[in-house]
Amino acid sequence: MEEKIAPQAYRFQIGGKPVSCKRYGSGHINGTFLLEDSAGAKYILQRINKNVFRDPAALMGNIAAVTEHLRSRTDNPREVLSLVPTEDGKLWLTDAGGETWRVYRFVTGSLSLDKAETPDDFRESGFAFGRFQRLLADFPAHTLTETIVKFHDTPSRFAALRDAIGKDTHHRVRDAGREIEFALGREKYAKTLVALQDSGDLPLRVTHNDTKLNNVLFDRDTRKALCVIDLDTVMPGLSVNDFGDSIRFGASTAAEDERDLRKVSFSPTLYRAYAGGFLSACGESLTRCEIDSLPDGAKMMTLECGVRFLTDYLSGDSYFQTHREGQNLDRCRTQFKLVSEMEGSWDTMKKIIKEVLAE
Ligand code: ADP
Ligand code: GN1
Ligand code: MG
Repeated sequence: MEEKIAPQAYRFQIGGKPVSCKRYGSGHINGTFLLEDSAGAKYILQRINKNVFRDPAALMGNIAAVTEHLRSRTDNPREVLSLVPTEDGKLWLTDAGGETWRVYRFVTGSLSLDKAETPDDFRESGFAFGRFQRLLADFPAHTLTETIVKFHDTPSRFAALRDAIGKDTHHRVRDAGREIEFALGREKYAKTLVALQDSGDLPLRVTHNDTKLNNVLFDRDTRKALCVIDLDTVMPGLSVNDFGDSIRFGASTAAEDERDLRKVSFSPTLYRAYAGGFLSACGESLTRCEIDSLPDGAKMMTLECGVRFLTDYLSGDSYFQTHREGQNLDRCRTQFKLVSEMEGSWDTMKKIIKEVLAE
C-alpha cells in the first residue's frame, strides 16, 4: 500500500524529489520505509525506535564509525551500508516530535531473505557475519557505546521474565504456564556463557548482536551475501552469540512466529551449512573455548530470545512489533521447540562443528 510521504524524507540530501514512500521489510524494531526519488534512486528511510534505543546520537556515532572502518577494508561500495546526510550535513535528524530519522542508500540489486531457500543461502550468510567479525577485529572496541546495556546477558533476561511473571500486568500468566515452566527449568543453564565471559575464557569482541538472516543483503543475481545491515546493536560481545543468533533464526524449518509447531524443527543440515560459512570466514581467529562453545551459543540465543518474547507477551507486547494477538507467545513457542530439539541433538551439534573444522 502506498503511504503518504513522510515529511522527514524531504530533509535528506537524496538525488531527486521524493516520489514514493512505503513501509518495508520485516524488522521488529525500527520503522522502515522504502523511499524512491524522481531520479529513480531508492533509499531506506528509518525511524529509530526510541523506546529501545535511548541514546540515538551515540547509536548513530557507532554506525558512522563502524561503516567507515568497513569501507576502508573493501573496494565494493555495495558491501557496506552508506548513510545519506541531512540537508544541513548531519547523519540523522530529530523531528519536532523527538523522533530520530536516518537514510541509507538502498543497496542496488540486493534482496533480504526471511528464510534460506537453500543451505547455500545460509552458508553465505554465515560467511558474511564471520567476515564482518573478522574485519572489525582491529576496530577500537572501547570507542563504541553499548546501545542496549546487558543486551545478551541471559541471566538478566531471566530476571526480567521473573519480574513480568510477578507483576502479571496483562493477566496472561495463566495462558503461558507451560512456557514459563520450560524457561524456568533452564534458568541455571542461562549462566553458562556469561560465566565463561566473566572468567576470561570467552573474549569480548566487536560483534553484531542481531545476526538474523534478514539482516544480511544478498546479490539478487549471484546469490552471494553482499552486506551486513541493521548495525544498531554493534557492540562488544561474544562471537558465539553472533553464531547462535543466526542459528536460532535461520536453522529452523519454519518462520519465527509459526503457529503449527509440527512445522518447526531444528535443521542439522542448515546448522552445518552456517557453521561452514562462519568458520571459513573467522574460524582461525577463534579460541578453543569459543569453538567448543558454539553449540551453547545456538542454544543460549534461542532460549534467550524465547524468554524475551515470553516476557514481552506477559508485559503487553510493548517491545517487539506485533501484527496479531498472541504473536509473541507464538514466537516464544517456536523458540522453545527449537531449544528442546537442540537438546535432543546435542552430540550431533558438537560433532558437526568438529567435522566442519576438519573439512
Ligand atoms: P529492523 O531493526 O527493524 O530490523 P533493519 O535495519 O533490519 O530494521 O531494516 C529492515 C529491512 O529493510 C531489512 O531486513 C532489509 O530487508 C531492508 N533494508 C534495510 N537497509 C537496507 C539497505 N540499505 N538496502 C536494502 N535493503 C535494506
Ligand atoms: C529484533 O531488529 P530485528 O527485527 O532485526 C531484536 C533482536 C531479536 C529479533 C527477534 C534490537 O531484531 O534482538 O533477536 O528481533 N532486536 C533488538 O526476531 O532487540
Ligand atoms: Mg533487522
